Amino acid sequence: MKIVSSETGVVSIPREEGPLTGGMGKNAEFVTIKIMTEDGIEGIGYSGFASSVMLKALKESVDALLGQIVGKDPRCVENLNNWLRELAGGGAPSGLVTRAISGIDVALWDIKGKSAGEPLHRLLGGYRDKVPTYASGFLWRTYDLDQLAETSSNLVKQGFKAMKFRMGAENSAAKEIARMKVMREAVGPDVTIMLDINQGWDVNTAISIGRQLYEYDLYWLEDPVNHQDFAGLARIADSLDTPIAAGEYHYGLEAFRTMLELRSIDIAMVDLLRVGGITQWMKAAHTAEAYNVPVVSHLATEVLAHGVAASPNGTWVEHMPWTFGMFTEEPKIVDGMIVMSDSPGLGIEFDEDKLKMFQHQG
Ligand code: SMN
Ligand code: MG
Repeated sequence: MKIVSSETGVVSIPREEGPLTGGMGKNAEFVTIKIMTEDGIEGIGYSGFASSVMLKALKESVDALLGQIVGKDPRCVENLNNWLRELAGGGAPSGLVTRAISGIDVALWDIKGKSAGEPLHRLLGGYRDKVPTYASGFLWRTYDLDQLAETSSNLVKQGFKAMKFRMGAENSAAKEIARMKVMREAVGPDVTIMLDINQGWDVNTAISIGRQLYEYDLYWLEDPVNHQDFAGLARIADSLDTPIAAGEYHYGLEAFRTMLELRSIDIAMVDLLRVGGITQWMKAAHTAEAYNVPVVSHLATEVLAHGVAASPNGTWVEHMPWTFGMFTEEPKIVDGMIVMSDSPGLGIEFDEDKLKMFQHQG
């Protein structure tokens, strides 16, 4: 089987706010990827979740790399993923190169699944066909206490049994803790609550506030400090009973080995586009398994649900609706679980009308 052509586009989809992370802009922007084979199989993927100011460069990176794989066998994903990285300059996985290769990797896996007639979650491991999901597209740092209470109870009404909110921007510990109190009171004792700091604290603040959150039964504390502070994270993980989740900021596999060896994390959170696509996501998941550590997804809900479903140590899928506007269907949720489809490959299709409607101007 050979790749004969490819096609990319750029979409800009309105979304809720986001974390306070640089130039992410007001819309969710993605480079859409289609790879066509001589047998008529088409694989789809996307890159993005990058800064708006880098969007044009991201598309050019994806196009340049796609141009190199014409004539290759799309099923040799491991070979193509490695080779593209060498071609793009080699060295450690980082930045736009990795984001571009990861998006291509997803489309190649889609082809591989379609040509095998198997849904990806089964091709990658087939551990389960339903995965617990938590609502993550709301409850931002900019929400005041009333908005936190109202939105979280609405999410429960919609059927979510778990959700993530944010702290890390208040000017006192008391104000931070008030957010947690409001959340727990709004959703009741049975809803699972995750908390993301997006690197907003220092080690001592994390330990001190973390201890004061015990009474609210927090499920995990995510990225309390800078992602490079492996030893600081280990100190927090050692000091708190609440599990520490981290990993989304790291490019490539290596950081997971280091964090797991140092016991910096209790839960490995792996980002699709930073780790290096589905190929590398699965390796991070298996590395975590060897350390008896659960793995959870970061963003890319419709893609990473496959990885979590495939992995014995996969526990939660982040439900982040930013990408849903590109596809004909949203992930199906029943009783707080994403129900995996039996369709071959990713089991999703671009909605061509929506791609036109959301086409990026400029
Ligand atoms: C996050 C990161 C990037 C975009 C949206 C949200 C956040 C999360 O850190 O874990 O959901
Ligand atoms: Mg996060």
